[in-house]
Amino acid sequence: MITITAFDRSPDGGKGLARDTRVRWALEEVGQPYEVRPVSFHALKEPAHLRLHPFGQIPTFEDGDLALFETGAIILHLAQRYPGLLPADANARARAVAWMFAAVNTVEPPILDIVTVKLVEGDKPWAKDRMPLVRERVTARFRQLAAYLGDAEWLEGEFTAGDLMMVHVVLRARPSGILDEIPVLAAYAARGEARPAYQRAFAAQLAYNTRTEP
Ligand code: GTB
Repeated sequence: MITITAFDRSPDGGKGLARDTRVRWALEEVGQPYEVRPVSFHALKEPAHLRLHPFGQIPTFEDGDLALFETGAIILHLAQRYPGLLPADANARARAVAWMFAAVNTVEPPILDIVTVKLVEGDKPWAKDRMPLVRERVTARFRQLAAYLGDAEWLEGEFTAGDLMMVHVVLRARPSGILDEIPVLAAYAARGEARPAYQRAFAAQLAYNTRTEP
């Protein structure tokens, strides 16, 4: 049985923004059952978890002898092992993987800066000046992505692991209001959220994060 780790209770209260949701989504897309092991904030930095995740984070993935960290690596592993998340054509597969990297390496970092400025640096005297600059960088990336997507349903024709990763990344910007300022991307994210596999993953993380006995 596949086991992933998640916060014992996500600080977002079940909005699906923590990164275990994208792994749950991938597992639902490829039809693999899984178990979730909760990890407290304290336990994240304890030796037992650090052996699984050198940076003391969630999610991790265990399946038999294999232990993985980093959502990109976990989802790529699932996409290569099970059908459903990568096209058959070799070039199309390579393009889908490029979009996975683009999501975590090019689009996600400025979105994370918004969270950092707001939650970690909010009390610094320069935070008020920095926020508009950071928001501008997210908006610029989103406009580029929307221009590429145009009227297309998905980034490379059919839905791939690249879309899965990209949709979950752009959803993280929804609380900032920036996602809804770019209707093409808001509609793209909504298409991802409408997929039955996403719905199952979202419902599972919501039930988990709102359970009465953590
Ligand atoms: N690059 C890694 C990956 O993709 O797997 C990043 C993993 C990561 O940042 N994990 C976060 C974590 O464990 C949880 S998802 N943080 C604890 C730590 O670093 O000590 C980030 C996250 C947290 C909370 C919300 N939220 O409440 O809305 C959303 C996303």
